Amino acid sequence: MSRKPSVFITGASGEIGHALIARLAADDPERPIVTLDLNPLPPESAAKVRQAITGSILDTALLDGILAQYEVDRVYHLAALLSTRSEFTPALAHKVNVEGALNVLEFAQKQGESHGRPVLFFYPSSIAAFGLPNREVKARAGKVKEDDFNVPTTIYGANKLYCEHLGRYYARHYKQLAAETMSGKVDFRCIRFPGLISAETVPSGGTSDYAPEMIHAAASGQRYECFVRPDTQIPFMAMPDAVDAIVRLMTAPRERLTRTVYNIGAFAPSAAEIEAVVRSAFPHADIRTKVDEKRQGIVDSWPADVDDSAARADWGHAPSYDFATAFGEYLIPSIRKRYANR
Ligand code: AKB
Repeated sequence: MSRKPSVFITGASGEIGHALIARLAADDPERPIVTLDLNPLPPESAAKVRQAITGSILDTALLDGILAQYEVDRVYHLAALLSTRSEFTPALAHKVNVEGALNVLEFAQKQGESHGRPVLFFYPSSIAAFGLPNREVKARAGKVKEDDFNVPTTIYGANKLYCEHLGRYYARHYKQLAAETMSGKVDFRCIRFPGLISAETVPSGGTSDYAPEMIHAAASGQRYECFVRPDTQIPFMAMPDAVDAIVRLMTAPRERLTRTVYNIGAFAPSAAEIEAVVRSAFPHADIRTKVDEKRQGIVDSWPADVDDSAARADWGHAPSYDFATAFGEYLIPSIRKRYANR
């Protein structure tokens, strides 16, 4: 229990959660962090939070219990089924990704009504919210702006795009016919992430995960069959830059923000360029290309790169890792060390 202004993180045991907890705990050690995930929080993260709850965002009674125990004014809603897993279970993906998000938005709304302050709500959307019709259009489109090609081809992308609108509704139009104004309690802020690559965790079912999967396979001496063509290109980002972007957006003055949903980018290598860097670090890597046409079709619908000028102008997005330093200084040394003693 704490009536101090607290932080609530869902999906905290995931790739973003691991890095975000470390950053938030370092930035503001006095602000209690409460986490919720289906999986137990790893010990190194659990040591940094007030309470790590194992449970589901679909359990509204559990969310009401947290509402009674904590005064939350920062929500980071990270829980989701990623794109590949979602394609095998679209109904479950909808339940988790949409109904779950609705539950957490309702939680934030109730928190705001209870303590009277806006609840800053971070929502991670994705480049999967885009849907480019074919490779020619993708090549011509280059860096895609937020409001272009919003026709996703995956249930995950459709879920993410809808939740962007859901968040805007809660922030600006919630119960607009009620006698008194109910909107404005949730300060919804959203980033459409590119493919994220972490040196600290293993990939968890994303269609963009061919990049981290290739590194982990090479470092652990496993064969890797890359499921996309060598010319395949999408934007990527190192996890520390993703967390830095979250913190910059969530600490930006509200009046600086001209959008609810922001693109961010860092580097956009082809699969062949990724393979070349991995081979130079692991000369004995056994990497082959075995295109999975269906998963290739998903990646081909995602943009080659994104225009993140709005994020740079509004809240100072400035990734510190480019392709060379992300792989050479962050990913490969850490992942090599992970398998060195095995
Ligand atoms: C996925 O590949 O599903 C995610 C994403 C691009 O949002 N990493």
